[in-house]
Amino acid sequence: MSEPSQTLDGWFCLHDLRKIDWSSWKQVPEEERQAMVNEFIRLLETWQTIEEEETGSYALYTVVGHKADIIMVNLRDSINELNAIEQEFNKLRLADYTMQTYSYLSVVEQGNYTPPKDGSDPLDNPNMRDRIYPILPKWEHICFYPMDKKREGEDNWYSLPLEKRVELMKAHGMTGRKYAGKIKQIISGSTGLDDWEWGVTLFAHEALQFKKLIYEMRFDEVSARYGEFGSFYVGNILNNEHIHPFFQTN
Ligand code: 76R
Repeated sequence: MSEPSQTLDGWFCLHDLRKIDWSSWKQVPEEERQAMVNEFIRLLETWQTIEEEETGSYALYTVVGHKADIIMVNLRDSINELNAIEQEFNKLRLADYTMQTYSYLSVVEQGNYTPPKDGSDPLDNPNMRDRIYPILPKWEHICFYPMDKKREGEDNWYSLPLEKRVELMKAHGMTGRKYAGKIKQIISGSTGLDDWEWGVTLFAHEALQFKKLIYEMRFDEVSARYGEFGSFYVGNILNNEHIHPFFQTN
C-alpha cells in the first residue's frame, strides 16, 4: 500500500463559467442594459471589498471561443459562501441573459511533499499561508483546466510509493519555477468535490507563456505518464473599466 501525501488546504474555490445570450440581450433597451450592468458592478464591488479585507479573493475574465463568454472565480472560507455568491449572481437581472456552461468546485491546496524537518507547523510560514489563501493576480490572461492523475495498469499514481511521488513532484516544481514572474499558478484539489481531481488555474501577462509552460511540462514524467486533462478555458481580464464596453452592443 502507498500512503497519501499530506495536503494543506486553504480557501474553497468556485469557477463559474457563463455564456451570454447576446441575441436576447440585444433586444433589451439601452437604459435597462446599463442598469443591469451597474447591478453586476455593485456585486463585483462586494467581491473587491472582501479581497481588500483578505477574507477571500476573486477573478473575472472573458473566455475566448465557444465554451463560455465569462469566467468568475471566487475564493472563500466555506462552500456555503461560494453557493451564496453563485445565487446572488443568479438573482441579478443580468443573469437572465446568461447560461452556466461549466462550473468547478475545489479547495486551494498545497501538496505538503516536503514538510518542515523541525516538525514545525507549515502554516507558521507566511509563504505557505499566501499559497493556500492567495489573492488572485489581476494579470492579463487566465487559463483554467481540470486534471486527474492516472490509475491505469502500471501507470497508477495512487499506488506509487510516497518517495517516488516526492521525486516526480520535485522535478515538476523545477520546471514550474522556470516560469516565475511569467506564470502564477493556483492548484486546487477537487477529489470528492468535483468530477476531476485538481483544478489548474494559471495567470500570465502573455498568453503564449501558457503554451510554453504546459508544453514543457508535458515532458516531465509526472505529466507525461500520469497526467490526464479536461477542457481548457482561456481568456482576458475584465477590469471594472472593461465591463460596460464588454456588454455594449452598439
Ligand atoms: O517544489 C515545489 O515548490 C513544488 C511546488 C508545486 C507543487 C506541490 C508546484 C509547482 N506544483 C505542485 C503541485 Mn504544479 N502545476 C500543475 C500543472 O499541465 C500539466 O502538465 C499539469 C498542470 C501546471 C501547469 C502546474 C504549474 N501541480 C501540483 C499538483 C498537485 C499534485 C499532487 O499533489 O499530487 C498538480 C495537479 C499540479 C499541476 N506547478 C508548480 C506549476 C508551476 C508553474 C509551479 C511553480 C510555481 C511556483 O513555484 O510558485
